[in-house]
Amino acid sequence: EKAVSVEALSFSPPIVILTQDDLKKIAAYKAVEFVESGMVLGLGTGSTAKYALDRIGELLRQGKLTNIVGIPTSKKTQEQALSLGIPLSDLDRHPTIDLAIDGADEVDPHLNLVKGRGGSLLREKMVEGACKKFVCIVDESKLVKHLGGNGLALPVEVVPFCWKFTANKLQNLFQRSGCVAKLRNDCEGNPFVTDNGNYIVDLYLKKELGDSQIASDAILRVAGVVEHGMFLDMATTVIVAGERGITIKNK
Ligand code: ABF
Repeated sequence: EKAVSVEALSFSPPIVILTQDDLKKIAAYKAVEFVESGMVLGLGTGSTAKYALDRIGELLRQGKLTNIVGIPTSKKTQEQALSLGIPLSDLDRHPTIDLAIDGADEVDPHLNLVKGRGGSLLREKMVEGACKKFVCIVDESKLVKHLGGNGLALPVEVVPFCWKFTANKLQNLFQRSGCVAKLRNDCEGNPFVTDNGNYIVDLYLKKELGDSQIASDAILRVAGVVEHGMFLDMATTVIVAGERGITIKNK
């Protein structure tokens, strides 16, 4: 067996195994490069967006970013932003936002997203719908060929009033896709309550959604539905961090 010289060993690049968390951080830090002083920012929710907020807070502390105003997409993000000293406002005072940075649960090749597994989909959709630019940050595990049918849920925010009635309506909408509608519970086994006082019904589809726009319109027509987790034609850029580096996909 050919001996490997010590010199060769000492110069072989270290093999670095990146964890999913490393990839989330890489994508988040890359997205913050799009942030400029004076911007009104949509602040996302979830473990990937958390890193983006940490980075924004760090640049503010270093004086490398100034005059930033953040519009949070959840109470949890609001708390994190406050702890980082990121000045906060809201959509009433800033109906147009320069840039939002947020995660996602699924990203298809057309940059359509499924979001909301963190339960913040309504405020996320309101904030990201008001943005000139929405940069979505994901690790490569979130990439899918089609939305839905990947064994993960499509979250739908519904009013608590007669939620079973609404859940059954939703389940019947996607009967041919073998849909099962489940009320999302919190860790104590009680119904999960969103920041807006609503419930989440998760739709588990055995097949892909097909035409997402038709599915979106059908869900929104069900009385009792507040909003759903499909973010169609909303992301302007998706930053994907993978083992082989960063990919930036633009609309
Ligand atoms: C949030 O980010 C949610 O819409 C989505 O469920 C979540 C993804 O979470 P993570 O970044 O922790 O994977 O915006």
